[in-house]
Amino acid sequence: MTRLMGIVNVTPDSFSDGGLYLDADRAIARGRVLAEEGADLLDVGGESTRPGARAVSAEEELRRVLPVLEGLRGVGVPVSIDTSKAAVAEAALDAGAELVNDVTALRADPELAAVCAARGCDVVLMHMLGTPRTMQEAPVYGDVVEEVKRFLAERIDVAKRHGIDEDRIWVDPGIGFGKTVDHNLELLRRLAELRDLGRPIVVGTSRKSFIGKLTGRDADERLGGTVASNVLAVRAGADVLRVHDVAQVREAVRVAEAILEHGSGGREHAAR
Ligand code: HH2
Repeated sequence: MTRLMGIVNVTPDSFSDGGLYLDADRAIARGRVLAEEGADLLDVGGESTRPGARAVSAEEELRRVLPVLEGLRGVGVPVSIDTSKAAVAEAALDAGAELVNDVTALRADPELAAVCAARGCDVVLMHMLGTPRTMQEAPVYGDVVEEVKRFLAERIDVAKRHGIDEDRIWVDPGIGFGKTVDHNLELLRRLAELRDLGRPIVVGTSRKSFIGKLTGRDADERLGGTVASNVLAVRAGADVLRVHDVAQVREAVRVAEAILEHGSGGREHAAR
């Protein structure tokens, strides 16, 4: 069954819920609710990666996420730390996180690969063109799916060279990270091609701006588009869906999987 990664943003400036859970107690409560709603994992982040976002220091990131990670000990599902910094990852792993989700695929901090290798944790490697400050400035690709796939294959090799066990690596096409609406649609339409990489696929479409551009809806009104994109990601073989609205996506995935396991599409679904 497709797993859901519930998003716990401890930031003042995340694009859809910035400031809502900046207070540790509220973020912890949010994480518990998401776990009750059926999240299989929780992704705790202290730095926004929305387009144009400014980097924050490791100290500030730790000040935001550590109390939340401590408070989520015993929540009953594994917790991941959404960070690109080795110092943050290390402290987060000490505080109970079991997975590192790095939107830079181990490029931003040369020490992060060694931390992940030494700790033997799972690692998400995500594709991004440029940096959050610059990534939406007219991104250009030849074949976006081929380029994302080649990038992820290279990053898997780099991770392995640093001693990270291949079995620990998950990959993510980075929806919205240096992509136009067309690039996002093409990646989602051909998501199944990433299965050639042989690693679990994580997909994050939740409330993202391509949905807003297609529907005209603000970030907190993009549930319909979020559900549609996640259901199709399931059909293409996504293993983990990173979402804000766990209860609703859980229901949608349950129905989608029931249909896929009944009909002709079930063969492709069951084959993975
Ligand atoms: N998207 C965001 C952040 N982290 N990690 C992975 N692996 N995949 C994603 O698609 C992804 C991610 C952006 O979403 P969000 O956390 O809601 O916003 P912000 O970065 O503004 O905090």
